[in-house]
Formats: sequence, C-alpha cells, structure tokens
Amino acid sequence: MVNRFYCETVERMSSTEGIAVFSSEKVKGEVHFISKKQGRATLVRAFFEKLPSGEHGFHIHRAGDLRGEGCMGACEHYHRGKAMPHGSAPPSREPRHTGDLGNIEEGKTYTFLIHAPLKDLFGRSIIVHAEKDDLGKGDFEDSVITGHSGARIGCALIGRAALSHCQPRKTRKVPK
Ligand SMILES: [Cu+2]
Ligand SMILES: [Zn+2]
Repeated sequence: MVNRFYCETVERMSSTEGIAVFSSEKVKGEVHFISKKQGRATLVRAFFEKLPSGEHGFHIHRAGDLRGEGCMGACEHYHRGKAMPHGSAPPSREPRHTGDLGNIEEGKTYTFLIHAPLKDLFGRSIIVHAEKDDLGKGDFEDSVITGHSGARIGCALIGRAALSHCQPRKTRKVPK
C-alpha cells in the first residue's frame, strides 16, 4: 500500500516546493521554486497572465514583511556573499545580486537557476516593478542599486507549496 510518507517523498522529489502568488487586479501570476543540486541551488519559474504592458523589473527581496503601502517592508534586493552592485538575471557572470531576475513581460515563461538554497528563500518576497530594470547599466544614481526599476507594483511572499492531499482547488498552470 502506498502510504502518505511515500506520497510526500515522491511529491517533494518531483514538483514545486515553494510558491509565490500574485493576485491583484493589475498583477496576476505565479512563481514556482524547486530545490536543485542537493539543496544548494533553486530553480525559479515564473509566469504572469496579467501585467501592465512592457517590461518590468523583477527581483527577490530580502524581507517578507508586506505591511503598508508600496511593498517597502520587503527591503533591498536579496543577496548572498560579499556586497555586489545590481546586475542582470542568471546565468549572467557579471556582478549582480543573488535575487536579480532581470525583466518580465505578460504571457511569457521565465526560468532561472539561482545559487541559493530554497530554505533560505522561504519567508522572503518577490517583487514586480513599474519600470524596466536597466540591469545596472543606466546612468541613474539607483541603477547600481535597483536598476532604476521604479515603484513596487506587486509583491508576494515566498511560501511552502501545498502537497497533493491538500491542493488548493484552483491552481494556475505554469506552461512548460
Ligand atoms: Cu525589486
Ligand atoms: Zn539587484
């Protein structure tokens, strides 16, 4: 007989372990997180079915405190190791923050491998910005800090995903 422990183990090996859900009127989408390389790296897959037109800066931020207006409690970009200026998404080898994920647009699927354990991402947040991220290459004072990507128009907590026996009734599929 297949027991619950077996189901959970199989589930853990094969599917989404972490989830961030955006469900406001302007920003609707999901970001899925899967542990890789014995837990030393994390695969991040994002799909937004609704975003204002154009490109939008996209980052993992250090904190998960979503109190107040404008997602300011998310603090700065998530980073591990010695201090670096802001940069572009993986697999860029140039100086960057661990949580820098470049730009996203509505209706496209994005996949990144980031060098951080998933267990260190739980409780942090992921943010969609109003403007395009200049990837640290712009002339603005904040280009090397935030990519001059402007206001925070959507923020979501990175949480633990449901296992099959307690799946939410409606889940959006992230296209492969
Ligand atoms: Cu950001
Ligand atoms: Zn950054």
